[in-house]
Amino acid sequence: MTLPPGQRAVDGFPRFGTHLHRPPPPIPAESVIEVGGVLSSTVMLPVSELADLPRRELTADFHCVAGWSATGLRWEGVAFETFYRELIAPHIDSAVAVSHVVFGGLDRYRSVVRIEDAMEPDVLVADRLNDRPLDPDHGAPVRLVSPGQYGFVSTKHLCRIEVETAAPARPYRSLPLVVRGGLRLVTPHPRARVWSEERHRHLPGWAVRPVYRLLIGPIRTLAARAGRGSAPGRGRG
Ligand SMILES: Nc1nc2c(c(=O)[nH]1)N[C@H]1C(S)=C(S)[C@@H](COP(=O)(O)O)O[C@H]1N2
Ligand SMILES: [Mo]
Repeated sequence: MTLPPGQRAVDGFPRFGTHLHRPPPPIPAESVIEVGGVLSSTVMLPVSELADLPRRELTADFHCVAGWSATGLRWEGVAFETFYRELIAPHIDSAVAVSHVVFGGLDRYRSVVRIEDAMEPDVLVADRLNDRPLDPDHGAPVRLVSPGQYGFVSTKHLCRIEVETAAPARPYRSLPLVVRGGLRLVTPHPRARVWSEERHRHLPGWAVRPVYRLLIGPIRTLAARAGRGSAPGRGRG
């Protein structure tokens, strides 16, 4: 098994996210993805409609920019390319040149993806992981999964998609202080492709490995603290 440069495999699938200081957000009974931006009008897509689109399965590794990787995850959902073509593109004037897609979560997290990266065939709007519906830790009810990019691109609890013709000014939001501080030191790369080790906007990936690794300790502490209030027996890697 080969991992991208600078990554180490971990057992299982920890809740890697930047949100370890708080539990997953409450999930509404009827989930909807709101699509806005350059669309002629905002579109509300019930998450249940994902069942009617062509489904895609994907086994892939998942790479956190801090340097750890979860291996052999089996995702199911709809390819973002299909989702975009079927449900979003019909609402956009064909003269509009879309360049970026912003993915927002119920916890107000957001990630920014270039349209060509979002259209890669392994990018999924996923509602199942390892033969079960997505659990709250990993992004219920539905999340983005872009295995070719660092984990921070893969917005969980997806509830809003904005289609844009330029990069938005404020890319990432809702990070806890420690991670925000870390990311400021190591400004995230706009493409974040794992095989080219695009960890940082300006510096080579290998040069910032130790900085990201420094975040692992504080992240673990926050995870343990958030874990105290969670259901008994829920493991954290
Ligand atoms: N909504 C939301 N999505 C998110 C995050 C978050 O804090 N909130 N963290 C991101 C980061 S930094 C990573 S590495 C992955 C972690 O996914 P996991 O918690 O399923 O392991 O989710 C990403 N998506
Ligand atoms: Mo992450």
